[in-house]
Amino acid sequence: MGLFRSIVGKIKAGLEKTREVFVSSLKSLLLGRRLDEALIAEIQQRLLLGDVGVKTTTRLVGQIRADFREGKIETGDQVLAYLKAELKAMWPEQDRRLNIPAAGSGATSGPAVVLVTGVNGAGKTTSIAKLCSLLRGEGRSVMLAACDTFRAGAVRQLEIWGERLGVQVVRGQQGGDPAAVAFDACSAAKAKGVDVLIVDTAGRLQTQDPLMRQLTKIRSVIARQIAGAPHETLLVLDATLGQNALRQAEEFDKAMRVAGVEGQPDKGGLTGIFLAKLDGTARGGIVVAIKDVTSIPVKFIGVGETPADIQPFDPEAFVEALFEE
Ligand SMILES: Nc1nc2c(ncn2[C@@H]2O[C@H](COP(=O)(O)OP(=O)(O)OP(=O)(O)O)[C@@H](O)[C@H]2O)c(=O)[nH]1
Ligand SMILES: [Mg+2]
Repeated sequence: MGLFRSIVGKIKAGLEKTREVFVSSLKSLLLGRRLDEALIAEIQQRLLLGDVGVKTTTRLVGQIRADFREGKIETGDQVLAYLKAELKAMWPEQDRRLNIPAAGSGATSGPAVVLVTGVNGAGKTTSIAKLCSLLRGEGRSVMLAACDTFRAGAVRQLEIWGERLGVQVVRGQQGGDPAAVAFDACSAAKAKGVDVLIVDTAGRLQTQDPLMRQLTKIRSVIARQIAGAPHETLLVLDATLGQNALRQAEEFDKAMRVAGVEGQPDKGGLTGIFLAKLDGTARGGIVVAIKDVTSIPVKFIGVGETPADIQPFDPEAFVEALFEE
């Protein structure tokens, strides 16, 4: 329980803006009030403004209205308790950990590979530093691959993180083929026997076909080098984009699937979402909306700019952190 409280505490700090704007306004709307139809309409508005998404909002409000008409709920306080319980129940028991062998398990299948994708400036490189720090804290050895050969300064940015975190960064030529860097990185990771190789990629829009194909080429190279790799393909989403982030999740997943893995067109979609910059937005409800429209699990949330500002996504802790005083 101590650990749970400390996790809730950290998420709370990261969700400050969402708590201040979205949850506080819901609370002040509801606490001490008797429920009526006008109040229910207000609740609907607030949920939509909080980026909870149309589907979930419609379901929640529909249930509140039905319960109100049947006399099952009468007060705003009951609505709050209902919302909290319903939100917590939205995520099924699911393994949200990275699909990589447990630290010290002595797995000999080679390094686990985490391929990190997303649009420009989403927070990919910073999130990689966070993941690296988290995995090292669990006793795993990590190597980074600088496959963003496109943006000037991108390799250096990753190298600086590598130096700070004390991990090797495999790099290639600026402007060179990122798939070649991925190839070299896989070789180096195997030779060194590291546990996890994290691959940074250049930002790209899901609509830029050649760049999406480049991504699938990187993935194919990795798959040929290491059996079962990439073990994870993460999409980093910028939470401050609200509903636009949703569209990216859907379209990135689709683009990756369509491009597919050789002979397996449906394989190769995203395995998880790293939701970055939650600290910078009042739109924390986006986590609910993501659940609404995609089956891709949010595995991590980013709540600041330092390597320590990462939390595995835990629905229970997340909802507690949102609503707790
Ligand atoms: N507040 C906050 N800022 C973040 C978070 N994650 C990333 N950032 C900031 O977002 C900016 C962009 O981060 P990068 O990691 O460079 O993003 P990127 O996706 O690698 O960008 P490109 O390589 O240019 O596509 C930086 O200023 C980061 O410090 C977060 O969780 N919270
Ligand atoms: Mg980057």
